[in-house]
This record gives sequence, C-alpha cells and structure tokens, in this order.
Amino acid sequence: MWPTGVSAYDPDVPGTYNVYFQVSDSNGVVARSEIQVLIGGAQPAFAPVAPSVTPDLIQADDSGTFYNDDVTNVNLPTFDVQCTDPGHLIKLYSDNPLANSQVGSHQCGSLESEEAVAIEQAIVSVVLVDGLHNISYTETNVVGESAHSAVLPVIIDTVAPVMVVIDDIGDNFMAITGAGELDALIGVSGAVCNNAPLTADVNGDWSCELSSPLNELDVVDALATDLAGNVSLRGSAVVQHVNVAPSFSLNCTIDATDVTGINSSLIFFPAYAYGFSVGSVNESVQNYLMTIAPAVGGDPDGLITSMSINNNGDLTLVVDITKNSVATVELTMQDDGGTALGGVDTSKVTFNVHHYADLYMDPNFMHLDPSDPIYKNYFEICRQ
Ligand SMILES: [Ca+2]
Ligand SMILES: [Ca+2]
Ligand SMILES: [Ca+2]
Repeated sequence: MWPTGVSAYDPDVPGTYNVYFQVSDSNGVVARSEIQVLIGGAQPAFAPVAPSVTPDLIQADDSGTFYNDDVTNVNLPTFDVQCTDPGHLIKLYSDNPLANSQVGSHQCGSLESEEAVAIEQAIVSVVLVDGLHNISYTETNVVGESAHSAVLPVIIDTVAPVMVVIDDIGDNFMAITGAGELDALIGVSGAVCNNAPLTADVNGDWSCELSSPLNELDVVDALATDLAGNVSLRGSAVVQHVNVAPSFSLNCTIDATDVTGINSSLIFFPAYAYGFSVGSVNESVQNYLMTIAPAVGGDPDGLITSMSINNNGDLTLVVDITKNSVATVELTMQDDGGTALGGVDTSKVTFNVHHYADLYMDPNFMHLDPSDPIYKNYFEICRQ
C-alpha cells in the first residue's frame, strides 16, 4: 500500500507544507518519508517587497564640493543599503549604460539582535561609466523574487574641466572662458576678487571684481574645480592694460617739396606720418585721430599760416613765404582708449618747418640779363 498526503494543506493559504510518502508491509510495519514543499499563491506571504530604504552613496565616496550631493569622481562607489533576512541576496542596479544593469551583489548579513528588523549593509559597485546613474537595489527572497528599491540619482564625473582661459584682463572686468562646466569653482591667484568665491555659469564663464587695479605685466592665473572635485589645468595671463600709447613714425628722410611751383606758399607731403598703431593687439578696435598745431611759442615769426594732417598722415602746410624762419609744430596721435588705470591714449612728436628763400639760377630760364638772380622757396621739415 502506498498512501500519500500533505499535512494541513489548504490550497488557499500559500506556505510551507510537509508532503509525505508512506509504505507499510504485511506485518504492519510502516516506513515514511517527508519533504517540505513551498506553495506560492496569488498573494504569497513572502511576496517580494521593495526595500524600504533608498540606496545611499557613502560620504567617503561622495567627492568634490559637497559630500552629500551624489556627484562624485569615485567610479567604484560604495552604497549603504538595508536587507531583512540573512538568507537574502542584495543586487545593485543602474540604468546606465542599460536599463536594469546589475552593478553589484552582496549576501545579506545577520541581524544584530533578535529585535532588529533590518540589516545595514555596504555594497560596492563595479566600475560605473561617467554620467547619470539611477541606482536601485533588490533584496531577493528564497524563491528568487524581488522588487526594486526607490532610486538614487548619482552623477559619476571623472573628467577634469577644460583649461581655464583668462581674457579681458587689465581693466575692472576680468572674465574667463573655457571652464566649460556649470558650477565649477574658480580659484584665482595673482588677483583678489571681491566677489569670491567664484563659480562658472552654464557657459563656463565667470568674472572677477578686482579689489584693486592690476599692474602692467602682473601675472594672474586660475583653475577650475568641478562639483565632483576634478581640477583643470592652470590657465595664466599677463596683465596688459587696454590702453597702451599709440605710436607712429615720420618720414624725415626726405625734405618736403614745394609741389605747386616755385614761390608757392603751399607744401603737401603725402604719408608724411606712417606706421600708425593704437597700442597692443588687444586694442585693435580703437580709433585714432591725428592733429597738428604749433608748439607753444614755436612760431615766433608767424611762418605758418595754416596746417592740417589727416589720419593717413598726409600733411598740408601753408606758409608765409615772406618769412625766412623756422617754426616748431607738434603732431599728436590720440586713440579712444582713455586713460583709466594708468592707460596712455596720446602720443606727440614735435618737428621743425624751415623755410628759406634763396637765389636760384635757372640754366633754362632765359632772362634778358642772365646774371639776374631769382629766388626760390625751400622748405625743410622734420629737421630738428
Ligand atoms: Ca559630491
Ligand atoms: Ca568634470
Ligand atoms: Ca591705445
């Protein structure tokens, strides 16, 4: 005879049942064997329950500006989790690079006391790629069922900000380009910024409000530290004030000539000033104006009637040819950079205009009396 049975079986009640097999011989001797069978139902008592605690990135691995912002450059981070049964397996998941990527597992430890209902566990992930990870975990029960915990968004960032580039240095506004990361902290040396601490905006830009003007050739450098604690290469710049003095040259190698004929009072010299510069390469947008005037006390005889120069350096003088004398004039180039912070916007050069009339014997000029002299006007300018 081979009776079989199940102890206290209620098909509506999931649970653990003892199933036995029994055999008896003709003498009434019974042999029995039992096994335990787990029966799940529509609502099993051990249905998977999502862990009640969200995973937490441990402070020691939450690098950078804040230890609790879950932005870190530690790409093998450890998370604190909870489990409830020593027999359960914890599995750690990320949605990056793929949904439900398992990135760690850990056997749940023992409850610290009989009253304890949860076990704190630390679980180390595998290497996480840079980017946003929505981290969750499951606690797998004895029948292999599990549910995900709530999600912890974590940003892994192992990339340093690009090198800081300093520009617009030298006036009251100093700005940076190229930090390239929102909220990067900017450290400046060589200058004191009233608005420190400085952080980069969404474009990576920042500005430093100088507490005092910088001097020409001062060196300022800066570096960016991102939220995860990565540090950029150090960018450096030399202070060059935005208004370096303009400059030009004079063509003094040739004397001006009387272009309109013997005894004319007008002399014209094209491009007598040349080689105009408004300052440094940073000032290329500046405009300039050339002006000319007698130096103070420089024309005692009233030699020069009028004078002008244009921005191409073309010089026009009208002189009183009855005067044999020298006048000193002043040529000025002024750019529009202003003079703030010790800048220089003007450059002056003085030179002489020399007029004299002299006897001139023209071999082709047929005078009635060839011995009669005539006069010709000579002009020399730029001769000191
Ligand atoms: Ca952090
Ligand atoms: Ca970064
Ligand atoms: Ca200038």
